[in-house]
Amino acid sequence: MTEVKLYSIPGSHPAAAARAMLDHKGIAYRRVDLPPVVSRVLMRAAGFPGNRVPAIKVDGRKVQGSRNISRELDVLRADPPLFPSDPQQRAAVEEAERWGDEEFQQMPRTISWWALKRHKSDQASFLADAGPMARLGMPTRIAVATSGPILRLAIRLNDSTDDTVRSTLASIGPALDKVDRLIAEGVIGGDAPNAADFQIGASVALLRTFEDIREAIDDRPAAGMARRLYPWYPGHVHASFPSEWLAPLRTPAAV
Ligand SMILES: N[C@@H](CCC(=O)N[C@@H](CS)C(=O)NCC(=O)O)C(=O)O
Repeated sequence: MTEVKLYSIPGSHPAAAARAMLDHKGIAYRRVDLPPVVSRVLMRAAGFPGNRVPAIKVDGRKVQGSRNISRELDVLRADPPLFPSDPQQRAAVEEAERWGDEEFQQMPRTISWWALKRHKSDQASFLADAGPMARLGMPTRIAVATSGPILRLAIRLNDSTDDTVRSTLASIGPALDKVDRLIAEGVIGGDAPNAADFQIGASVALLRTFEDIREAIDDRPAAGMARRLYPWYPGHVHASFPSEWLAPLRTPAAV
């Protein structure tokens, strides 16, 4: 039997996408949760070419990156497929998945570290079902209390400054308009979720863990898709952002 090991970080949205795609296919796997930032060193130590999650080992063979993983899973088990067989539909799903990975995915990542710095104890909510390694072997309470250096590094690595977070929040409204449009066009949001559904849905699911963002976006079709695909998504961050920074999220474009 094929042995699959998934490398993840608690709360990581692309890792959640990999997890949801494995579950969707019914492929059994073992999940290894790593602490953020430290994960960069641990991923290299595990022999991966890059230092990010998600990554999987399939019988020891290494596949890294959510888009490589979706393709690998279709090879591993063809049904249910993550990409349509019709070439035109497949191209649309691949383009939506690319946008989800290369453009949309960084938005929730950038704002998350800014908010978690202000609500340090909310980090515990992402650790709800995490393995012991994600807390560096410490009880959750201690891991959160000593997380200052990791938070500071994550903020630096993701450029989570006031200016960037404010402009990122301003881009999230148009990005969600695009997700709503992709749903209206039938590229994503159908009965049979594809790789772009999982990729994009995971970023929306992470956005929904922010109390004030959830309140601003939950009427959108995009949020409905995330609720359907990720009912188990962990995490809850108390209201964090100045209300004028959230204004651009509140007015969905007509699709
Ligand atoms: N775009 C990549 C994700 C790469 C990525 O930035 N992953 C984050 C977790 S969401 C990570 O490994 N962070 C660790 C760090 O930055 O130290 C993919 O979809 O596979």
